[in-house]
Formats: sequence, C-alpha cells, structure tokens
Amino acid sequence: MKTVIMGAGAMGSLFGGLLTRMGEEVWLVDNRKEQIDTICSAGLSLEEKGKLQIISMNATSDVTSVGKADLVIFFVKTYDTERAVSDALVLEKEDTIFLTLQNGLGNEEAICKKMDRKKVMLGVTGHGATLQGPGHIRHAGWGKTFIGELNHQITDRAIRMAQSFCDAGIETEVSSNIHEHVWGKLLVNTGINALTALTGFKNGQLLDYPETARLMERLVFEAAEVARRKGVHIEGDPIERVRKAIEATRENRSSMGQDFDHRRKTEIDAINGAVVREAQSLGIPVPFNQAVTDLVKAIEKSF
Ligand code: KPL
Repeated sequence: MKTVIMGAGAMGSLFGGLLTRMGEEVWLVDNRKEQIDTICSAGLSLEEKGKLQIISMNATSDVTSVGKADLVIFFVKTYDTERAVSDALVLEKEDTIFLTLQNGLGNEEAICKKMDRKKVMLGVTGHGATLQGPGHIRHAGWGKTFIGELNHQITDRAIRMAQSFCDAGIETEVSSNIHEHVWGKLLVNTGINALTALTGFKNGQLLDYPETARLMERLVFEAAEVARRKGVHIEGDPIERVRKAIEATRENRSSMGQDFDHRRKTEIDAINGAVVREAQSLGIPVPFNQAVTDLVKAIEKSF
C-alpha cells in the first residue's frame, strides 16, 4: 500500500512517521523546502513520551516524482485544500482513495470539486503534534481517529485502512456517520484553537484559569447549538467532550497557536468562522465565536 501525505506539517509528519515506522511505503509532500530537505537528509525526528526516534522516510516537494498512490491523505491547512487537490491529481489511479483528516468545515466540498465522490473519504483525529523545528515533531496529544465513507456505508476499504492505522499505533474506528465526527471535532477546535492562539497557552492551560475555561464553554455552547439546529447529533455533553480533548492534549500547543507563534495565516475561517457563517444562515447569534473570529483575523492581518 503506497500512501502519499499532502502536507508535511506537524500532523502530516506524525501520521507519515507512524505509518513508515510500521513498514508502509509513505511519501510526504510539501513545498516547505527546509522541512523536506531535513527529512530527506537526516530523517524525521519524532519525540514521543520523552523519547527521541529518528525515522528514515520518503519526502519530496515534487509530487510528480512520486508515481501513483493507493491512498492520499490531505493534511494541508484548510485554505490550501483546493491547491493540494489539484497537485494530487497526478497521483490518481482507478482505485486511489483520497482521505481528509484536516480540521474544520469545507474540506469535503473542496476535494469533491475535483475528485470523484466515490473516491473520497472523511476522517478526524484526536492526536496533537507540535513542529519543534525543521524535520522535528513532538507527539503531544492522543485521541481516537475516525474515518468513514461519504455515503455512511461500512466498506471493506475503510475497514482495511482502519486496520493499517491501528497497526501503526493510531487507534482508528470506521464510523457509519462520519459527518457527526467532523462536527464533534469542529466543537473541539472551536473551543481550543482560537483561545490558545490569542492567549499563547498550551491546550491544557485553558482549564487552569476560570476565565479561559468559561470562554471555552461559551464558544462550544454556541457551536453545539448551531449543530443542533442543523440536525447534527452530537454524542454526549459537548462541553465535557471538549474538556476531555483538552486533557488528552494538555501538553500540546494547538495548530492555530503554532500558526500564531510563526506569524502565519490560520484556519479560523474553517473553524470559528465556519460556526459564524452557519449561525448566520440559521439566524442565530453567536457573539463569542464572532468575537474570537474578528480578533484572530485582525491579528493575522498585522503579521
Ligand atoms: O486538532 C487539534 C489542533 O490543534 O488543531 C487539537 C486536537 C486541538 C490538538 O491540539
């Protein structure tokens, strides 16, 4: 099974490293030259539970050099999905599967604009990773991964993929309603990402102060109400679910936090911004999500 990962940031490198370590043929594709050159020359440095491991793996900036793929995983930032999908067209053969494990809303639509829907699968992951430097990541959060077909059927290819992820130490379940998991993960990102970016906190610190814990709850409450009004079923208490995700990724700096640290564009439009857009179309006020979206966008413009 040949897997190509579009996007060699912290999470793309983590999945790539874990699958390579298990013996899969994996290629990381990214146009960040320093990241790719370091992985090619010195391997991927993976810090996990206090141990450092070097994993030799394939990485390139030239997607046309990779050949055809059995599985393509999109791990690019949401605002880059359309470009990555265009780049990935050269990897396609009759039975290639295109899986997104990205954050936020809108990835399915962006991928399906150019790919046959039957080849596309959705997923979400509860893992967290921090890019420490070129070619060097720290695995700093553990959680389940869910994958599923767009038509909600449990297929053999989904079961096989989940098995190979599990073999690599990525606990994965096939879901018969992956869209619920996409919304569940959206709630997690809605409560964590913008707040950690704005405060400079690691995920766990949000619960250490009543002020940020309260803000997290308001953001999640609003997003859960939008989900409810859209008819999306969210299993269990949404705020409790986000608290658990914060505890499981306590030592991680969220992806948006890392974007702020490097003065980079963020995924705010696909996370709290998406909640605001969905709420507007339903006519529901979401003042906390509107406020953090405006703050993140204003700071982003100042970079
Ligand atoms: O998805 C994440 C992110 O940082 O984008 C979490 C799960 C919140 C881990 O940090």
